[in-house]
Amino acid sequence: MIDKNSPIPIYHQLEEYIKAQIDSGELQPDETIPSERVYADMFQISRMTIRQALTNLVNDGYLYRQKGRGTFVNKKKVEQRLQGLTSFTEDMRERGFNPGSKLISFEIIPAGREIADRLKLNENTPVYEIKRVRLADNVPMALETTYLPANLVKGLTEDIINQSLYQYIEEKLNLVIHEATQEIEASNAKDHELRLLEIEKGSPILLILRTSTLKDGTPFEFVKSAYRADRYKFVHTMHRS
Ligand code: 16G
Repeated sequence: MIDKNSPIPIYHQLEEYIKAQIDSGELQPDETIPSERVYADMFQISRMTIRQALTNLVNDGYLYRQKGRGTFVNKKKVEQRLQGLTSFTEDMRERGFNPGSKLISFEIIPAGREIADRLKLNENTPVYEIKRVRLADNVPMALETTYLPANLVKGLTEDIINQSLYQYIEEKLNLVIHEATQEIEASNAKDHELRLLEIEKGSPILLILRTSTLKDGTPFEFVKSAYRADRYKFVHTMHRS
């Protein structure tokens, strides 16, 4: 339940507790959640901690508030399955949205240590750095920073990256995109992310790091993306061999 000696913040533990109750059906969609007082008595924790947890769950889409009526359990989020290796353009089209991009910056830079490691290059090798806000029906969904080895993914222009990078790589460069490794973690949006994603201070985001390789194992992209957590929930299917 709540462990006050744990390094995990108490508000986060309470969030997990409430989420588990929603998952198990103990709390049903549109049901009012117990009052702050109930949680305070049950766990001997401060109201401020409870408020923090509830605000996070509201921001995260698990709960919603109605003025004068209280806080309720939300219906489930839209799920995006992570089955195939797809591009943003393909993902959005499949969901019936019109994909788009707003270019923030586009330049060639020398690879620093992290980028060089991820792309298996020597430090200072020239890489493209592309920052794009990805849009669905003109609404910002994610902020993406993409690094590509400049001597592999050749000839990029603003026109190309305003459309689909994967389409250019496959259809114009005739490279075979093979697989990707992704790391997903929760975070709070930084100031510039808030502004570009048009979300409020304190809003949660999903940070995704993707390294993708070609058929012969050569890494061709390293991407850092900040996805709006109020819109996204990523779902993996795992097979036991
Ligand atoms: C997705 C990929 C990104 C890739 C981009 C290509 C994630 C987390 N990232 O956004 O790695 O570069 O698609 O999209 O899914 P594009 O072909 O539309 O430019």
